[in-house]
Amino acid sequence: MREYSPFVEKAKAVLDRNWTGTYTMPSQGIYPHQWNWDSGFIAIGYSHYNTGRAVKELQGLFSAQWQNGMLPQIVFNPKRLGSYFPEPDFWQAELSPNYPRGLLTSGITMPPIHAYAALKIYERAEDKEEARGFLEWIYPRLISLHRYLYRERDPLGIGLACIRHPWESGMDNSPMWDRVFAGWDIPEDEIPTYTRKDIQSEEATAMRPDDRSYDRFVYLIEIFKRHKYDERAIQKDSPFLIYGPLFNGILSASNEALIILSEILGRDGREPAEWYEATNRAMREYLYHEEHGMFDYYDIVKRRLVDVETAAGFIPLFSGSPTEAQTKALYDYLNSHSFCALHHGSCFSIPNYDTQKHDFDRTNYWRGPIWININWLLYHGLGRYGFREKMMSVMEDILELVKLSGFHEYFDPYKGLGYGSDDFSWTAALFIDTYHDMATLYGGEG
Ligand code: 9WN
Repeated sequence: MREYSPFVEKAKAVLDRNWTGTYTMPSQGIYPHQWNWDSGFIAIGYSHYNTGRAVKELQGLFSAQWQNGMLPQIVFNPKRLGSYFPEPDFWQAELSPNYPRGLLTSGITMPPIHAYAALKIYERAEDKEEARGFLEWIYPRLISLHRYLYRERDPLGIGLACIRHPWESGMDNSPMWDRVFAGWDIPEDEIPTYTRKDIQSEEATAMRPDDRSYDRFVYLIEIFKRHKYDERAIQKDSPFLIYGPLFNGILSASNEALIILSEILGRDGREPAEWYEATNRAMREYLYHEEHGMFDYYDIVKRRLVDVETAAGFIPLFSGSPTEAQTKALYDYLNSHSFCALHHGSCFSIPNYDTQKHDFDRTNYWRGPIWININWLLYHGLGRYGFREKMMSVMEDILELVKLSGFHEYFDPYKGLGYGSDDFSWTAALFIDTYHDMATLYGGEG
């Protein structure tokens, strides 16, 4: 453990550099605004040593919550406009009657990790009275977010929340979207003119989503605008409506956190308890892919499983959702050569996509590299089901990758090289959290 301790200070320095006074940028270059699930992970890192910042991080984000409860994917910083695409002029979120007046946001959401983060902030806070005040503030907002997801994002009424854009999944260009996009015939004139800001160099171009994917990303935004962000109208018209195991696994774990928060605050926790049961049941029933032995994405428009094997398919371990038989199959697959088996020796766990697939790409964004937030979710899931050795190896790889290559956005699963943004905030924040968890396991400082 001693070898990793200097990196805790380095991680704090990364967060200091990215802290703006009101929120933490995911990274200075490409992501200067506030991102939804990034802030949740970042707050979990701060919860170990700076409750004040953790609280501000979530308060800033929730101040931009829409009137229907949706928590936007991006809250734009008016002083930093110009370097990212798409920005508010493209989203035109003000077309929606639910838009938060006076603020600039995108028109989609992201995986709701925030109730989970709020609970961690409270548990680790030294001043419990003050932290309780924060919980009183955020609790109704969290309930409103989850109510929105169940009320407006479950077109089949089965207890799952759907996403209506790949960016809502958190995994922009994952191979699953290739399957979903297949067969879409978009007339050229329905794709608006736009300029990407994320591909300044050849290296970046090779590691970021391709133009074809971006055409589809912006095409979907055109549909949202056409319907003034009305969920029902979008659901009738859009070719992209997906129930997924990453979004719903996180939603479910946050429901579980809401049950505990209800107890702490003396509120009625029946609603989150019902959500928790319903979402777990629906994931087992609708999202489990028997032949793959893992969870999958469900395409609501085509009424079928997407048929893709990404690390997202293991995330329901994080929320305690799978049955015993499903858990066994999940573990066998997770701990196979496909995702870097224990004692394999020449890879880091856990690549984002099955390494044995023809379209696995170790350097391209969500098509193969290791992402620290996904591995963090997975080691918690493995711990929850008692897979201690595997859990420890995933934790060690998180610490080792950072030690080897720094606080990058994503990592090569074979060489451990760091790619994408350097000084990436959630890598730093979750390094701190993993370090503390590891220290606790070793019985040291925690
Ligand atoms: C679009 C900020 C975000 C993360 C996502 C990651 C990437 C944005 C982009 O960066 O997405 O939301 O422009 O590629 O895929 O998970 O939240 O760090």
